[in-house]
Amino acid sequence: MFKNKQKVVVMGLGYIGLPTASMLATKGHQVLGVDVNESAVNTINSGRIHIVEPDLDILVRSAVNSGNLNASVTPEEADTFILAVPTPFEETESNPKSPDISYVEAATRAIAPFLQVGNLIILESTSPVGTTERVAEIIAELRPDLSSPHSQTSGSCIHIAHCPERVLPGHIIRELVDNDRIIGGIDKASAQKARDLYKTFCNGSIFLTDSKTAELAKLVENSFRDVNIAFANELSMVCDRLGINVWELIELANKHPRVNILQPGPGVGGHCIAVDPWFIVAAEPEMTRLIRIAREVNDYKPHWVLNRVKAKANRFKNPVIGCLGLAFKANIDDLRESPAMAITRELIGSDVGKVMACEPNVHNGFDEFPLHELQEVLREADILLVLVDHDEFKEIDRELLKEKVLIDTRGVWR
Ligand code: SAJ
Repeated sequence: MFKNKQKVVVMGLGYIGLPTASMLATKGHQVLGVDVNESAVNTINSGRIHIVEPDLDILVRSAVNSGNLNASVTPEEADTFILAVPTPFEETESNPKSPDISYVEAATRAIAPFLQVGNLIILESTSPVGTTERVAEIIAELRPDLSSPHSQTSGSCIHIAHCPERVLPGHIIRELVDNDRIIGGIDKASAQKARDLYKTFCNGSIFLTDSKTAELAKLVENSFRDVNIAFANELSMVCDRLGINVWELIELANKHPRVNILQPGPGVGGHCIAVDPWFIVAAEPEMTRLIRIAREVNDYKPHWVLNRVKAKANRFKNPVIGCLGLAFKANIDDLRESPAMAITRELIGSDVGKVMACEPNVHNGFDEFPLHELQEVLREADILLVLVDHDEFKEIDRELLKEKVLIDTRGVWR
């Protein structure tokens, strides 16, 4: 039977785990957030946050102040366990982009001793197909006492479901509540149980399926976006050759009722879209030519941008190159897996000229290379390279750009 107010353990207090734990706590559930990072645990227990996401600070403060959210480095007994740990890829001998589910396996092992009959385990991490079943296997190995001769499919008295996260960094709190969700159970009862919990904070519709379909659905969503961005990136390179403004082209083509081309950029960053398609490729390498090529097109784009900058810089004796933006996308401060960072780093490491980087959303804690104020870069640079479509860059007075060579990878000055 579903208890309206549950004890929930959330394994992993990052961009998904922390908002989910806090949201559940503000809905009255008793939540223990668990993370291996002791300093993050202490920060959260003091009502503060260790990551940047709009409005997350308010949510966490209110969850901690309510007494319903606590953080710890070790789990304890609960009704429900949510796994929200990373699933990166690793380089193996046979595959340089092989999914690494070791964090999921480790989190499963960590909760195993605390499991009791009737508990629910929910895997939120984006996972290669079969990971939820792997969680079930580990539990069966470590806790044979929980096996049930009555359960038809899972063979266990533990319910296990996959509920892939779908929130967009920068809009996590809103999307956590509003997005529709897919829940795939290792059996029907598991999916239904997970739905009952998510219904306590999710206003979107919740669709139930099996765990493998839910796993692939999540991977497919991000691959769909990747393939479509690759199409835009390919168009941008074609247009450059043909002397056509790609943003005008896309805007016009998108006037067709069934055409919706995405935006080109300097490449695809973040920890999801550039990673998840490889999980499908790794599972079915022969069948995934399109998904693989899209990844290759998007991964090639930073090199193409670099070559363009170098070609323009060659025209100057001592060129000053202003790199505008380092984050992986607009109006955030997240530099991880950012093509803008990779391009700037490469330019600094080459002898192409003096490089001045500007990232208005990063204020401290960054020491890899010097950051400059926007006005200073606008004054000194011969070449302005827009790498991120931050609002600050859109608002630049066009008069200040008149004498500059402009390479606008995001179309902010289209
Ligand atoms: N990008 C483009 N052109 C576009 C759109 C995006 O170049 O038209 C680039 C961005 O600049 C960025 C990268 O793609 O470098 C990814 O950004 P994003 O905003 O598309 O996505 P993420 O990585 O922030 O979040 C995605 C979302 N997935 C989808 O929209 C299908 C989010 O809903 C997922 O929850 C998230 O991945 C995740 O965690 O999997």
